[in-house]
Amino acid sequence: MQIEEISTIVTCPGRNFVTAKITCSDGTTGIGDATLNGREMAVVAYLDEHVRPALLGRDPRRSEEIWHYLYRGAYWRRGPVTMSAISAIDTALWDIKAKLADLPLYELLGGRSRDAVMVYGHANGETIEDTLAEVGRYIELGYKAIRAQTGVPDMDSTYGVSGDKLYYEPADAAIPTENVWSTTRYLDHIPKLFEAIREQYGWEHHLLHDVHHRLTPIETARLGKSLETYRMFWLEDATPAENQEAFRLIRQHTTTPLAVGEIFNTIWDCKDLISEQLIDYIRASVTHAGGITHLRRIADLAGLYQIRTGCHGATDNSPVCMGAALHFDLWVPNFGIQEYMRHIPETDAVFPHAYTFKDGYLHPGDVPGHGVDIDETLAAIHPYKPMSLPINRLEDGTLWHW
Ligand code: EZ4
Ligand code: CO
Repeated sequence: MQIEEISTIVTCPGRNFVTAKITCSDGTTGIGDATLNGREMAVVAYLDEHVRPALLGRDPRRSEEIWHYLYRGAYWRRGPVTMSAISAIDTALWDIKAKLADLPLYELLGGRSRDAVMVYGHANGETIEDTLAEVGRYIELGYKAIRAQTGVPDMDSTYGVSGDKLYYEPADAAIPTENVWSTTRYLDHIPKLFEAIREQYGWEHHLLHDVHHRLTPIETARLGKSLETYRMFWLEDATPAENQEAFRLIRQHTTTPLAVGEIFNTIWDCKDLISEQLIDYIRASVTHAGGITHLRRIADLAGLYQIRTGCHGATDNSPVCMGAALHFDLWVPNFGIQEYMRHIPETDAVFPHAYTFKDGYLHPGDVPGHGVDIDETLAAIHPYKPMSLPINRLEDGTLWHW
């Protein structure tokens, strides 16, 4: 059996998605998500120009060897563009492998370790009152875990807060939108949000919060301490993690659990964070961290140190990523939680899928493969629209982390 064709499908049913599709000589097909938010066409070029010609004619069943061929064989290793391309090919090959075996993907990994996958939703509001109402909505929808974000008084924009609450989408303009940030106002405000949530809704639910890389290590330590009484499930991406050692300082000061890694590409980005037990949850995803093949390596390393998974699952991770992630989550022994931002109905229509939500849990379904397909005719009526993620500035205009 041979790889006969590799195509890239770009579609914008509400937001841009890139999908790699592999067709084998026996007619079996598999798909993988290659979406890199705001840099979509760079990955398309990588796949079309550098991956497709080298893989045509190869045996699609040798997914492990193909992974190493694309990683080592690139010479220029790692990086989000290269790794998103590798991830998409790897996911498509696992989809094919599972279809050939006529089994759901999770069976090939080792079968179910649990009945279903706990997910968390996003409650966002301009004010604490708005966010409280959104938390209430997610509780009514059955969620067991909720991420809460809120605007900060006297600031126009805060990460995670936008117009359409159920379908938050940060990539909102071709040239990056400019936001303003004040660490001082933010640090004073956030503990009040979690105090209000616990006061109104009690202690039944897991609460999460995403700082989106905006604090220094010592500021993170202060925030972590001030949230300890509200029993957070996690504090996410509090400080940039290029410097993994920075987390040593945070760890000395707070018992609030830490989650990092949605922008990580490989195990090297989190090697020290994991082996020094500086974090509690690793957020690497199928789409950006090398597909099933590499994410499994990261999770196994994390498992040695009692660190659990919490895969990134924002709307820019397509339903194809979500499907593959759910098979991974159902299997992975050290599962923690899965992020789940609902896609809009137009997106779901382009990507018919077997996964279903019930009572705060997702299940990947039991069809062969990862259970997600792409309707190419429908995809074609939503052409690519250039969109970028915002940038962030301090009040004096200094460029900051978004
Ligand atoms: O900003 O996926 O936890 N989720 C997040 C996301 C990211 C986007 C960037 O592409 O931080 O909303
Ligand atoms: Co995040």
